[in-house]
Amino acid sequence: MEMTLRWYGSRFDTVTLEQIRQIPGVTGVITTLYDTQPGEVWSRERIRALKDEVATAGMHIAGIESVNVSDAIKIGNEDRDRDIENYIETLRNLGEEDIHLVCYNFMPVFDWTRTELARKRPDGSTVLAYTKEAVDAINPDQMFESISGDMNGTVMPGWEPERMARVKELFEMYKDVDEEKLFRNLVYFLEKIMPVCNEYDIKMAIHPDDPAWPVFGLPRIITSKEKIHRLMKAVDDVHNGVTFCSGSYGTNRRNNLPEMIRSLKGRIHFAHVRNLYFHSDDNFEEAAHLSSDGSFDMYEIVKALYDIGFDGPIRPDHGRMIWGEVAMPGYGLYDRALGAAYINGLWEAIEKNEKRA
Ligand code: DNO
Repeated sequence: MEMTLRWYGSRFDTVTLEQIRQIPGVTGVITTLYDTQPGEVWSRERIRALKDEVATAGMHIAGIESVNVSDAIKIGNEDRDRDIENYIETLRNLGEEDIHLVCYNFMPVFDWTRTELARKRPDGSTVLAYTKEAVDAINPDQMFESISGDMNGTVMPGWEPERMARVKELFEMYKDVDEEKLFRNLVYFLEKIMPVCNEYDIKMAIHPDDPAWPVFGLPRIITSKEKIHRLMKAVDDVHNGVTFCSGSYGTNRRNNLPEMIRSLKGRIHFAHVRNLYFHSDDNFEEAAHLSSDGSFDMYEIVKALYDIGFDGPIRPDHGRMIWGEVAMPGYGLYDRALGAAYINGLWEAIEKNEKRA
C-alpha cells in the first residue's frame, strides 16, 4: 500500500502540500481539479500543471478523487453520450499524464450526506454526524441550508452552492430513476469507458454510497457486499474496481467490513480508512481512527487489506476537528495526520508479524 492524503488543490484547501509532505510515510496525494464541472473535459495542460505542483513539493499524484459523473449519465438522458465522450477524453488525458487511478461515485443529487458537521464530543473535538431522525424531520433544501452554514468557509464536495440552488430541479430529473435504472446506467457508462481504461491501465474505483441506504427517497446502489459484487460481475474487468471506504459501507452495521474486503480481493484499488462511533443503528458520529475511539476494529480492517495483497493508495478519511484548526469539516490536517500515522503503525506491525511467522 501507499499512504496518501486527500488534497483539494492550493486554491481550495486550507492544508498545504508542504504540510502533507511532513506527515511520516505520506508519499502521494489524492487530488482533483476541484473547479471543473461534471461533463467537462480536463485538459492535459491543467493535469500537467497539477502534477508539476505536487512533484515540486516532493510527492506525486497517486490518484484522482474525483472525476465526477454528470447527472445526464446517471439519469441516462439524451446528453449522456456526449458527456461519456468527454469523460473518455478526460481519462485519455489522465492516462497520457501517467495517472492510473480514478475514484468516482454514482449517487444521485447528493454525494455524501451528514446531518451535522460539527457535533461536539466529550473531549471538545468536533465531528461529522448523522441521525435518521434529523433527516426525517427536514427536506433537502433545509439540509443544504444547515450544512452550508457549517462549512468553515470552504466548499464541500457534492455540496457546491450552484448545485444546491438547483436541488428541486435535480429531484425532478431523477423522479423516474429507480435502483434498476440507475444500475443499468452505471453499467452502460462503465462498458463505454472500459476500452480507454484498458488502453491506459486506468483503474476506476467506485466510491460507495454514504450513508449506505436511500436518503430522501433517492435510489442508492452501492451499499453492500451483494450489490458491489453485482457490479463487479456485470462489468467483469479489473479496471472496474472499488474504493473501499470503511466509513461509508460501515454506516450499515450489517456490513461485515473485513469480510467484504476479503471477498473483493483483486478489485479494491483504493482504500479510505475511517472509524465511526454508533449511539444506535441510525445515529452515529465519526470518531478518531483509533479502534477504541469508535465502533470498528481497525486492526481487522487493515489486516484484511494486508491479507488480500492490497497495493494501492490508502488514505486516512475524515478526521475530527482538533487543536483549534479551522478547515473543511473532515479534512483538516491534524487528525488526518494522526490517522495516517496510526494506520502506518498497524500496517508495519502486521507486516513484521506476518514476515516473521
Ligand atoms: C466525502 C468523500 C466523497 C467522495 C466521493 C467520491 O468526504 O468521501 O465526497 O470523495 O463520493 O466520488
